[in-house]
Amino acid sequence: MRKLFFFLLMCFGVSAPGQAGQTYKFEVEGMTCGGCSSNIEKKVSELEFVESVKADYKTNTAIVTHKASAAFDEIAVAKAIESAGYKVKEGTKATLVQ
Ligand SMILES: [Cu+2]
Repeated sequence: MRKLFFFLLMCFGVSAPGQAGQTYKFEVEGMTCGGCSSNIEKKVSELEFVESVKADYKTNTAIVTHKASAAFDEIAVAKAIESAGYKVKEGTKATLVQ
């Protein structure tokens, strides 16, 4: 029973602050160079719940890991990407990487 409790805690990301939560991949449109990737990384990393972000213009993706202490907000990430001047590919959702 105790084991199950801790397993559930881990699943829902309710653990010590500073730890990484789950990682999601976004399909992004409009990046053409490393500067574009940096623009997205800067904007997305400003979000309170984001632990780390890696954008790649070659694969047109942004990989976002949230903090274990906070919930992941897909819409907030999409808005941050838009505010940087790019766009999450129409009709796609963030996919869980790990
Ligand atoms: Cu660029």
